[in-house]
Amino acid sequence: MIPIIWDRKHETLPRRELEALQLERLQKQLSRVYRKVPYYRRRLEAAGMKPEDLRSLADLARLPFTTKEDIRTNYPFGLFAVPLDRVVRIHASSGTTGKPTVVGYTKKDLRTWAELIARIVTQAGVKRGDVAQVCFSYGLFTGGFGLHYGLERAGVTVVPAAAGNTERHIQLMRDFGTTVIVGTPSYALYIAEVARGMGVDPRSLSVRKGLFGAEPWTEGMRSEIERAWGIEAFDNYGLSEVIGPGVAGECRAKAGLHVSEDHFLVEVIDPETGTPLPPGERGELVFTTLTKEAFPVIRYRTRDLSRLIPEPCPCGRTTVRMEKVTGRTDDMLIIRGVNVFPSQVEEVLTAIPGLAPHYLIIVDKKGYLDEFEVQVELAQEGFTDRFQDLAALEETVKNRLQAVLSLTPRVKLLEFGSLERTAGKARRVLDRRKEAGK
Ligand code: DLL
Repeated sequence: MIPIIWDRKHETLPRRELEALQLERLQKQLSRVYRKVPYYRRRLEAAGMKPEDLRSLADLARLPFTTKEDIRTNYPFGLFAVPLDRVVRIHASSGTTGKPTVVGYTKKDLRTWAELIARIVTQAGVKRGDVAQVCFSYGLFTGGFGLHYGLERAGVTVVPAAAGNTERHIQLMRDFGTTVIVGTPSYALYIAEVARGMGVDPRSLSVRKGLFGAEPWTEGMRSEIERAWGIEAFDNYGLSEVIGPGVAGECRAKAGLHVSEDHFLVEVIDPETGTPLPPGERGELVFTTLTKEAFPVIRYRTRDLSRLIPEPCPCGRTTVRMEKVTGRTDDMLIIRGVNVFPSQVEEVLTAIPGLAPHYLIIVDKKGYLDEFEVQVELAQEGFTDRFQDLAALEETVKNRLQAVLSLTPRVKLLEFGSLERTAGKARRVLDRRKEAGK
């Protein structure tokens, strides 16, 4: 079977042609930002670079990085490369501290964005005739509007149900015959839970696929979601600073996410030294936009950790794939000197029968010593209240975490439904050391 590809020409370009296109676009982009954005001009001058010095893609490594901090210090519109009257949409990402990062789109940027989303929609096998319920919030967050227009572009029937009002989601799914659910993976699990609470088995609905993104989720979480809904779940990745969703997405091979390389140059760098790493090595993702008009970014440091998979994909697309992002440089916890990623904890927990995929990692400091607690809910079905069973389960969780992390947490098993649910990005870590400045 020949897989359907939304933009066959650009998604299957021979590497040499793709690289030639990237170089041409990069040169154009660089001279534009040099002329239009004083901040980039200053940074390039400080690095002793002029746009015409960029002669090959390898020269990219000579350009300075852009960070979230750089965007914040130019709040709100300092990095826009067009006058505000050409900007037809603004989005922002809130972050946990300080001012939001603000991004803008021209009419052409919005058309590009919809095209890129149409690609990831199509590569998951979603098409005209499908009814997609968008469960992302619509607002400054890029998830809702981003997916919305791209799904429409692909000819899919869109139900802009938005995040929240969860019971209504079930009703809409039932009444409209929704076939595709679009949202964060954690919200998808929560919707399933609410459905069961209403006496509706999510598997009895007509949903057959899910397009999930905006937060890290492990393969264990994917299996939980697929089981709860009886669907096939696809991952897609993006970030506001680069465009929003639509930067990369899984095809049906589900072996990495195809990066739309004709629009974004991707690098992986050593997060400590900033040195570009050879293909296949794990490090921090860095993106340079090649076609964005209103808000171009040069070597934007994402803090997301991944690696590139340069081998050809069976789906026929020639674009490079990135491995599923399961962590960020800034979500690594250091507990008693040991590096711990929340995704490691999630992987362990989702592999243990009897647990629900809802957990919270709590880190605190008592005196000089870090305290490490993992709270996890018991599964909704098969709940046991026999003390011995619970004690044995707790021991298993502790031992498995110890084996993976070389650190023994205190484990607290909670009743199903105890932890907070969100319609947006789940919060998995509570680091009280940070909050108290310990
Ligand atoms: O979350 C854009 C988006 C919306 C992507 C809907 C996919 C679907 P921001 O709010 O700016 O933008 O957050 C970007 O979220 O740097 C990652 O750390 C994380 N992230 C996004 N997608 C994934 C994913 C949107 N598939 C930040 N897997 C990024 C892991 C993801 N992390």
